[in-house]
Amino acid sequence: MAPPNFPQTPTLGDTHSGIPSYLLPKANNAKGLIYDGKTAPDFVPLTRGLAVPQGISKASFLSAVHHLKALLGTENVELNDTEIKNGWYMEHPNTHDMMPLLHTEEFLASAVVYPGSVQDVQLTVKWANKHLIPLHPISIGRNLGYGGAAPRVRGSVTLDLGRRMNKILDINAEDYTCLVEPGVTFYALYEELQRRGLGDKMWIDTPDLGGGSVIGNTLDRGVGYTPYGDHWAMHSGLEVVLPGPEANLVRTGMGGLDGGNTWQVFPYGFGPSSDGIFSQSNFGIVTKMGMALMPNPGGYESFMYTFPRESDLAPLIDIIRPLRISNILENVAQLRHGLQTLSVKGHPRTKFYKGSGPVPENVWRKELQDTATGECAWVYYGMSYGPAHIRKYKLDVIHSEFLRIPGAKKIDPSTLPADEYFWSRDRIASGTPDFEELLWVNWMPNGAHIAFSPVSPIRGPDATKLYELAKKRHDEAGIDLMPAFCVGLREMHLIVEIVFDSEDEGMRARAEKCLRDMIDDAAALGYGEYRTHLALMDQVAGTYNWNDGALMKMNNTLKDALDPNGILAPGRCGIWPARYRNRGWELKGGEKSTEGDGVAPLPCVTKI
Ligand code: EUG
Repeated sequence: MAPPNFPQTPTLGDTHSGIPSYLLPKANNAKGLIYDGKTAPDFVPLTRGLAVPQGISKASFLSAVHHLKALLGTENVELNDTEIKNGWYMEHPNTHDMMPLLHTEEFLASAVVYPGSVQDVQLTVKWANKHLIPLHPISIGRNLGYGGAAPRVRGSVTLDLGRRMNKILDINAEDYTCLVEPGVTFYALYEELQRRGLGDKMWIDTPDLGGGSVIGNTLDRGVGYTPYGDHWAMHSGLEVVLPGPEANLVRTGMGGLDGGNTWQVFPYGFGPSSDGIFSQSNFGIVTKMGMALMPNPGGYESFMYTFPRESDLAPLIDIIRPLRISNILENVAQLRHGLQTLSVKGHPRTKFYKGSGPVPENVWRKELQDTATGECAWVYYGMSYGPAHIRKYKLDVIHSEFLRIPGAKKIDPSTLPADEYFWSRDRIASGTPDFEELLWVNWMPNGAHIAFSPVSPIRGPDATKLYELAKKRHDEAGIDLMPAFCVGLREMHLIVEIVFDSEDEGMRARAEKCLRDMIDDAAALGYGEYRTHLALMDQVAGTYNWNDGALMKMNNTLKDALDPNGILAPGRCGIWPARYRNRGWELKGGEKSTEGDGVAPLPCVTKI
């Protein structure tokens, strides 16, 4: 093999956001495949110059940045005024979305700040209030498919919490909890448990890719694949810097007590549970979070079933529901479409099909024949936990239930080679972070992706309706449909990742139209998304409009009370501060600019 034509991926020893050494070969392999198809340059000069935020002159902005350097140290503030660095998953940019749906310079930071402490965060918030400069906090800034590190408001200053605030503050081996800072990734937490010799005693729960921040992913209500897969449900205790001019610091739940040892074990404390307003919002900057760790269940066993027809979806989902609710199916499993099983092998789609439009069914079916799953429409990846005799009971029930679908097959794991994707799911469902999932970005050159992520009950008719609307809109857009159902306890997340060529403006526009149509179609049927891309947040927030938009009215009231000057992540999750509200900043599709008609010149909290 020729030596790679790119520098080696940084490890956790080099940087807080690096790869664990055990995944270095995989990361370099993935990087090689991505660079093989890459035509986009690594660096692109800015065409619009420094993105000065609205409402402040360039000279005043530069003078404010000078002031911030004096407060935090020159080396901890960087101006973003020359070029865009594209990077890739492991060496990702912190100034924009490396998988842009719109032009990269729309959602672009003007500068990046690296606070080293809670006090630095407070100083930066006070500074932003004084100069009326929008701040966009990130933990690590990966958030792939949902906007990456990008701010919604062009010219915002990125508050990169992760680079210098990345300590694991506590791992409690009696209570099975931890307390982390924003820059701690799933990779880093896993590695630290191993380093302390606790890896056999306790597990983390990791998403498909482990490079995300534990705090960032949890605040965005991300999902993993052990029985602890609902990350938000597993957190206990936040420390938050509030965005008002005083930059007050609060601790939620039992953290409200001065001292004590209950912060990480009881999330509620006394009085209103305030944690929820800091999740998927722009109401505060989270600087610490507690999280539950899972005891090693004393054994585990992955299993994989295939189902032959697309129409098996509805009866299968109805079989899954009672098994999942009663915990016979114990983890957040994935039910993936055959085409995604093919794409995760990491080859470009042109290897299988050179035509335009979606890859025809007969083509992907034929390609699957020679793979581990064989020809099929759906693959279920699950795991059973506990000692063998306990697993046997559950696995027997699952087997007889799944085989009620004609043609259903259990694939014997002992027949699968070590590099088969099944083993990646096996590692993830047993708390070992992996890297394999990234491979399907190679489906397209300069592969980027963006997710459509509606939630529904675990019911056949719901699965069918969502699948069919996605299929119709993908066919219209000429885009391959690769759905995966992630099944929680009483609901499921349908995740449809559109893979697009980030250099192809036409395809970006088709992807955006497809997503906007699916969001509207789903809302018309009563379904909403659990999370969305920055460019789509106004639209998705607009679908949660019961009783004349009462929920957003309450969000606006909270926003104005906590952030009277509107400095924190304006527009995030569709929540706009008073300075920006009703000035055309909302994006519903087809706008010429993402910047609206400016901001109110002075702090102006309007009555709702
Ligand atoms: C995935 C899962 C998600 C998500 C984005 C991607 C997995 C892709 C359950 O949440 O939001 C295979």
